[in-house]
Amino acid sequence: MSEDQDDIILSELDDDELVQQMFDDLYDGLKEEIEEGVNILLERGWAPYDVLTKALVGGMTIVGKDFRDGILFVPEVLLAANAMKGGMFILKPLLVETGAPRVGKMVIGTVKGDIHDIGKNLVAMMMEGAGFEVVDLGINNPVENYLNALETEGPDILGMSALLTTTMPYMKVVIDTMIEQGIRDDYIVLVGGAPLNEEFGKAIGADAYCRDAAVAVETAKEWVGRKHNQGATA
Ligand code: B1M
Repeated sequence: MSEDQDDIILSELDDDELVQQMFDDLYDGLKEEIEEGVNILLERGWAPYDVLTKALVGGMTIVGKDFRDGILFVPEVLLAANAMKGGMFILKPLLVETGAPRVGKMVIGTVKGDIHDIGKNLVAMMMEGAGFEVVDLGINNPVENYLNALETEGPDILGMSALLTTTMPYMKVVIDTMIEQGIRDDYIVLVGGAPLNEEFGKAIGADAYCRDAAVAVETAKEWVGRKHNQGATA
């Protein structure tokens, strides 16, 4: 996309130009440039969350469109994902160190058959930043992984992520198994991922669908608050 890469000095660009350049660099999978761009925006006083959503997630949306349209292919998208992770690595401590008091615990993982983890990682980061303890099960999780983690970790929340229309139904397999085992109502079940919506969340028996990481945090706080209040009045 950007052939004149060598000629561009990121620090000389104004904010808008820099964000546009970061979109190009993410598209081209240029991890070092993305890291430099993130650092420059932070030095200019940008809030870490704005860097994340406006520069990184914004860039990945463009990658997603061209991936869908057959302009980009898996190897290129993997490079873009790698560059995005480089930026997220810098932002993580800043998003996590808010000094927020511990508000609850969440186990989260991407479902079986699905290896997308950027969104799930973002949710985990933001939840930690909001004071949740997070146990991240990674990708490609069969139902047993979730159930084992629920038993050993005893979280308030089970979070599941799916990015494929073919893997999102697996969330129902997990919830149905929880129902069979009589443990469904012991946990708050939150689901998310680009192909999901509110209706799907309801249909599979989740407590809530979360559109993005910020909504996940708000929803988690709300449900944990409700759970504690119920506990207090029970
Ligand atoms: Co994939 N891929 N991919 N991919 N990929 C999508 C999802 C796709 C929409 C691209 C497209 O066609 N436009 C498409 C799915 C189409 C469909 O299902 N209808 C697709 C496809 C087809 C595939 C393959 C099948 C391609 C192939 O092999 N032919 C393959 C499948 C592999 C598999 O999983 N078995 C595949 C592979 C890959 C890569 C490995 C190359 C790479 C993943 C790298 C990685 O994650 N480490 C990749 C990527 C990067 C994408 C896109 C471009 C970007 C996803 C992303 O990271 N977005 C994606 C296109 C898109 O989504 N626009 C695409 C940024 C991230 C911040 O957003 O993940 O939505 P998102 O997370 C958000 C919210 O959704 C929400 O909060 C997050 C933060 O705000 N959220 C949650 C997510 N999880 C949550 C959990 C919660 C709460 C909220 O729990 C409480």
